[in-house]
Amino acid sequence: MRVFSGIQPSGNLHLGNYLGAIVNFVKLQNTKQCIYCVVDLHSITVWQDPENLKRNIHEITAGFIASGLDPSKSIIFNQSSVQEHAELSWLLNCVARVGWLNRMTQFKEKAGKNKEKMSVGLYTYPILMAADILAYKATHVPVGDDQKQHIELARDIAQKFNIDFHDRILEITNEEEFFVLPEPQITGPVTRVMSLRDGQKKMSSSELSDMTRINLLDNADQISNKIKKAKTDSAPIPEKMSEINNRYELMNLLSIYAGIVGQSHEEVLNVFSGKQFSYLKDNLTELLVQNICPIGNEMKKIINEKEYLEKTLKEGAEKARVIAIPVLAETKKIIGLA
Ligand code: AQP
Repeated sequence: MRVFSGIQPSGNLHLGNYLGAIVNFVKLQNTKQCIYCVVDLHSITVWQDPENLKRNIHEITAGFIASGLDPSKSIIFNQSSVQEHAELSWLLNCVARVGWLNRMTQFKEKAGKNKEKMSVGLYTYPILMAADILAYKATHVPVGDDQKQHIELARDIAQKFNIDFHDRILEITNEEEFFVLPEPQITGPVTRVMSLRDGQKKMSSSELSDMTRINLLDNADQISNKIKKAKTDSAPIPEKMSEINNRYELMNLLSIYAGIVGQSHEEVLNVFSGKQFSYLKDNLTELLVQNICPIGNEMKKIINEKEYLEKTLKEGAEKARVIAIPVLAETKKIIGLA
C-alpha cells in the first residue's frame, strides 16, 4: 500500500486543506508509505507571481511539517523537481480522452464563462494529477471531497492503459496489469469545508475575499474577526440534525467544530441547540485559536528556515525519483518508446 497526495502552493493554506486533507496525511504516515507533494506545476495553471512562488512552496512545506508530517517518515518534495511527473503526464495525455476531460466539473466551475481564456494547463490539470499518482503506483489518495472526480479520472486512465497495452504489459512485466487503480480516501474529519460567507461554496485559497476562509497563518484576532462576521441566519439553533435542512452556514460551523473536536454532528448540536449563534461562534473561535494558531506559529518559524526547507525538499525529491524513474522507464518501454 502506498499513499500519494498533494497540495498546490497557491498561497493561503486554509482550514479546508487542513481538515479535508492534511489531518489524514498525518494519520496515514504511521502505518503506510506516504508521498506528499507540493504540486507547484499544478499551481501555475493559473497566474502565480514568480516573486512569491518559492515562498508559497516553502509555506506548504512548512505547513506539512508544522501539522505533524515527519520528513523521516513521509517523502515530502515539490513536483517540478521530479521531472518524471511532467513526462508521464504527456504519455497519459495520449491515453485520456477529450470527452473524459470535458466532464470535469472543477474546470467548468473555475473557467465559468471564460473557458476560451483559460490556460490549456487548467483544462489538462487532471491528467497531470493522474501522472502524479500513477508515477508511484499509489494505492490510496487522501483528498477532500472536491477531488473525487479527478481520482476517478486517474482510475479510468490507468485502466485504459492496462487494456490498450495488455499484451505488451504481459510480455514485458509478466503481469496482467501495469498501473494500479488508486482508491480515493475521502475520510478527513470534514470532507468539504465551506466558505464562511456562503455555505454552498467550498472554502478556497483562490477566493478573493480573505474573510471567506481561515488560513493556517491567521492570528487569534483574525480568526475571531472572521468567525464573528461569518454568515449565519436568524433562526434558533435546532435540537435535531434533521431540522437543519438547508441552513448551510450553520451546518458548516457545526461541521468545523465537530471536525476539530473529533465528535459527531449530533454531539456538537447537543451542546449548542437552543443557544444564540454568538455562543457557538465564541466557542468555535476559542477552539480554532487553540488548535490552529499553534500550527500557524510553528509554520512561521519553519518558513524562515530556508536551508532546512530546501534540504528537506531536495532529499524528498531524491527518494521520490527512486520510485518514479523505473515506473516511467517501464511505461515508455510498454508504449514502444524505449
Ligand atoms: N474546502 C475544502 N474542504 C475540504 N478539503 C479541501 N481541499 C481543498 N479545499 C477544501 C483539499 O485540500 C487538498 C489540496 O487541494 P488544492 O491543492 O486544490 O488546494 P487549494 O488550491 O487550496 O484548493 P482550493 O482552496 O480549492 O483552491 P482553488 O479553488 O484555487 O483550487 C485537496 O485534497 C483538496 O481536496
